[in-house]
Amino acid sequence: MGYAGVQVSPVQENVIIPARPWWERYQPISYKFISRSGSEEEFKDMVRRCNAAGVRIYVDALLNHMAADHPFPVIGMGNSTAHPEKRDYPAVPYTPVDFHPSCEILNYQDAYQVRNCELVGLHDLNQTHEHVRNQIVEFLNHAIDAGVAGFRIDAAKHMWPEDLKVIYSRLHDLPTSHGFKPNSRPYVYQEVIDMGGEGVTKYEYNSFGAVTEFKYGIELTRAMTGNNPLKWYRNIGEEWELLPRDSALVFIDNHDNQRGHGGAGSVLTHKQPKEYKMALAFMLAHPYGNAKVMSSFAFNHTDQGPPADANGNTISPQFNDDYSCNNGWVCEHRWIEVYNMIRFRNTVNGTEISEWWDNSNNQIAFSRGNAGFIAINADTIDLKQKIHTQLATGSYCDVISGNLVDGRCTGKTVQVDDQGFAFIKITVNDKDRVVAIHKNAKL
Ligand code: LAG
Ligand code: CA
Repeated sequence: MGYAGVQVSPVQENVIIPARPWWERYQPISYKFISRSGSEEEFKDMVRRCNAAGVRIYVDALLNHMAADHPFPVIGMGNSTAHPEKRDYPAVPYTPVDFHPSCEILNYQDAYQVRNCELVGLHDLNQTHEHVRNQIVEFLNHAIDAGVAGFRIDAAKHMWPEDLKVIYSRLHDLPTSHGFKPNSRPYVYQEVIDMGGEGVTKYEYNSFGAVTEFKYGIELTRAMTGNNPLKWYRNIGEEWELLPRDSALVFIDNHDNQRGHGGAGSVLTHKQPKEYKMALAFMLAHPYGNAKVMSSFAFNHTDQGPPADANGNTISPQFNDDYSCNNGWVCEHRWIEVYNMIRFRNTVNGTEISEWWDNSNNQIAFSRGNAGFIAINADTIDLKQKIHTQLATGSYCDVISGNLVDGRCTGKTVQVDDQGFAFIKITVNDKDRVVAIHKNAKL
């Protein structure tokens, strides 16, 4: 469908927590690649197959901390053991000198606390120590050599920018044996939750890597829930105190805030599909940032782990005829409204917004050069309007409601007349409140 890559769950050996919450994977006890998703060999095999299919893999890397204290015995997915209360992780190995002295992060105004104290009791590594840097660099390079294209840096805000810079500078180039161009560098996007008003800011990190822009999903959620008119969103970006577009990694929700974790506010998720798909459509149609789509398993409570077999190993989704998932998985990325907006984004890549139209409230439309056009009705009234586009005259398949199959559209069609006008109708009762057309889905 044109997805460029996939961020996978942490690969590091994590401590097994009896109730098997999803978040056990954020408590590493070694840098071995083994988890409830599989073994190192299985991981490497997946990466190789994905690279061959043109889909890059990004690993969620835990560099800030090791596992918190747990009742004895503390055992990992690869049978490694540890004594977290003694700061002893022999499978790395780490000993007490590798950690910051214990303290709790109480005051987020204090950058020193945020970076040198413990996040929710997770023992805090001192990345200024050469031994720690070496272990981390070795782990990351191990992943790069396996064909991984980059990393989400978990809890980057809790590490010193100077230390991260040194660590990144020691990373290998991406391997040409996996199809990467010579001298390609890993894409690193750092998790920094900066909603304003704290001692650490996102601007301390974006000169040497990309940074997660948490305000983006919050702003889009406000628009699609009637809390800020969509007409304002043409220039969402730097003028909104968001990161410069080249360093911004944008998303509506992530694995934390879709279930009330992480403290980054409340956002739309797959549980409100109509509004959520509108927010995703806007994100994918708008040129700001590097966009990431969340793909989930279904859950009823915030700690619930992924669909698993009797041994606690994660089980695969199964697939329906329309590409969607079952077996406990949501697979938002397989919804037609989402995958077709990925195709839209790829089709309009390199163009800017033109022909912006709005009704002075919650109905908007814009073109992306002569490559694509989108209309969104987030209003309380129907949209029935002749709107000017930059598209060539002809009949287009609305990719939100259908696909072009054997030259025919399985959904709605939209006519662009010889003046470039299209009549757009999106009623408040429509299943999807979005219409999107592009030059690669022209009849
Ligand atoms: C992150 N970013 O900075 C991750 O995105 C987030 O998912 C991680 O927290 C966190 N930082 C540490 O990597 C997750 C859960 C926490 C969970 C933590 C460790 O959101 O709820 O904490 O992973 O597994 C859990 C308990 C805490 C407890 C802690 C230590 O919820 O109550 O203090 O474990 O045992
Ligand atoms: Ca830290």
